Amino acid sequence: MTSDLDGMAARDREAIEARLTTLVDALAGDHDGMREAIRYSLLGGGKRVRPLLCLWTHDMLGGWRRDAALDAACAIECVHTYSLVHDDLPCMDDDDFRRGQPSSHRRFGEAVAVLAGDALLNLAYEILATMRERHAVDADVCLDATAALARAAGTAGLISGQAMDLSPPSPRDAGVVDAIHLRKTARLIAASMEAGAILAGADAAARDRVRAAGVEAGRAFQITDDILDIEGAQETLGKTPGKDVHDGKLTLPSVIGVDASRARARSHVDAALAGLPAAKGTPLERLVLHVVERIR
Ligand code: GRG
Repeated sequence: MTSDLDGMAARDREAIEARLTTLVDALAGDHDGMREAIRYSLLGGGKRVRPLLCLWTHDMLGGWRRDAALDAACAIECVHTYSLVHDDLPCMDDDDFRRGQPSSHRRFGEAVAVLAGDALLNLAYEILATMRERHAVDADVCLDATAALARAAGTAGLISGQAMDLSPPSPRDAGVVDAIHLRKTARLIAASMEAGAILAGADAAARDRVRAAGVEAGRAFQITDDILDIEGAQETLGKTPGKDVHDGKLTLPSVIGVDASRARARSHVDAALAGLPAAKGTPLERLVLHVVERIR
């Protein structure tokens, strides 16, 4: 990213983290350990790509409800973080590190990690459902944002993506990889951008365009993640590199090789930007390009 954009991303990340802190601190609950586990995963690092996509899509479309968009962005980060906490569990991907620190179950035990993930998922919908009280957002807008997130997190998205990732259908080819990437990654990234469009008051056609571009960006993001597992370093990634290869995971590079995967990621980014002419010259354009340039 350019230095201007770095500065903007840093400011918005700070705003996202401050808002996440406020939302978590306001959570009801009598168990201090539980709140600590929620804070540990939610506030312990993370690039905040999805919330930035939400905010910068809102801004690109001339939205004027930035406070509400920030809440929607935080709700999305809560769902994303829950998925990471549960994904790391021994019964799933069994990962010891996440965001540069021991994964939740390594730090707090499995039961607390499961509950912390559950709490984050509930918090996400609580944030969206109560946006109307805090920001005088129309009920329809709250419902549309809630539905977009629920579709991406549910059986058409994260849940099926995870199930297919753990036990891929045959044949283990590029088509199956595409199907997994769509569900485990691309639909949540698309919903992040769509939520920004919803808060900006975009009509149905504009929302469809944003969502389609988001799927392309999300595919590029996941292919880059697959490549980084091969080429990245633990210090920058904050998680264990080489784990996909070690676990025999079905990734795009394992099927078509690293170079072809890189080309494919690039073509998804091009498709995303071709579908979003209004992004030209905006921070959103740079962020989408960054998806394939990133090293972490
Ligand atoms: C357990 C329901 C359930 C879902 C788990 C898909 C997934 C769903 C879990 C995480 C593993 C994984 C590789 C997901 C694909 C999406 C992805 C690349 C996650 C990592 O996102 P980043 O790089 O992470 O944005 P940070 O930590 O920066 O937020």
